[in-house]
Amino acid sequence: MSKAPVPTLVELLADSPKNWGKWGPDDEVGSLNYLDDAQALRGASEIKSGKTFTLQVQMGHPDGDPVWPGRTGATRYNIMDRGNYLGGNGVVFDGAMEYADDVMIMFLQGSSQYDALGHVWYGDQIYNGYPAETTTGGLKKCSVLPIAERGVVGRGILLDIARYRGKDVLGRGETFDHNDLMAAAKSQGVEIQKRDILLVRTGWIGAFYTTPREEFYKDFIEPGLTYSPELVSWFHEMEIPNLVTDTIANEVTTDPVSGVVLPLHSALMRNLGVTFTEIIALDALAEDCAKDKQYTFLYTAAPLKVVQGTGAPVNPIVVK
Ligand code: UVW
Repeated sequence: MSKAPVPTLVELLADSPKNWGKWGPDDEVGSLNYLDDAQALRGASEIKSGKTFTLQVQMGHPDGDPVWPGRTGATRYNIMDRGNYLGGNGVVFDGAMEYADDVMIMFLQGSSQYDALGHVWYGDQIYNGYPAETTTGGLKKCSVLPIAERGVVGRGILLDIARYRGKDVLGRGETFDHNDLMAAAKSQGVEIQKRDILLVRTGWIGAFYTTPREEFYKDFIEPGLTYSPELVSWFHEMEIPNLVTDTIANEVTTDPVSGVVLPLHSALMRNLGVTFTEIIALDALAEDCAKDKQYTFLYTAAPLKVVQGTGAPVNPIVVK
């Protein structure tokens, strides 16, 4: 039997909701607009003990960094250190201070990072209807810079799907949807509220560090959220500003129903302006939440201020 043809995103998302124009014709931060001062206070009101967690994966890890196939992890090398001084070519200052200096080369999406809203598009338009041509040579619209200038502060909620399913890590290509997010929340004794920042744990990035590389990348398909019109409506109605996950792409790599690759990047990010935060380390936070049963907290983050960037590294901070 021949396979059904894979629809284009224009076809698949013909009736999908959009937030274009909702925050004016010049908007470049989309659903982050939901995070007003009241949301920062709502997040702060979740602080109970002061316990703090940083959520970036290590950058330039000696065993390699988890990246989307085709990208490479960050490489860092010294350009000045004690060796230069011993070799007679160290920079000498009056007073004889010596120093070490280094350079890092990386994909801006090659570590824990915020995607810019202009990172993906279809049908010749990016978020808010700007022409796709504005991405040529650097994002003139919807780069990561406006997100970085603004910052992200609100109530975060951890949804530990792996634990909810009784697993350390979800399987390759294993899917879940908004009903599973709500069911996981219920099993944790919490409720997802409007404008919550969702932190969804699959165990996948943690497993990267203990899985042979060939096995991790073989027939690359991550577990994750899967597209349906109902899921998109739920994100829209719940006014979700930011989706944060411990996978490389925040959704199952290929939608098992339509065959489309990464449809939520378009349905949520390009159409609703939901900000995506990827490759996030959630295992330590999840372990603590399971112990103290506190799954909600203050979430704060700001990616680096990269002018015209398609994304930028970030080290989010959670305070419980
Ligand atoms: C791609 O760019 C393909 O994915 P991501 O948003 O995970 O970087």
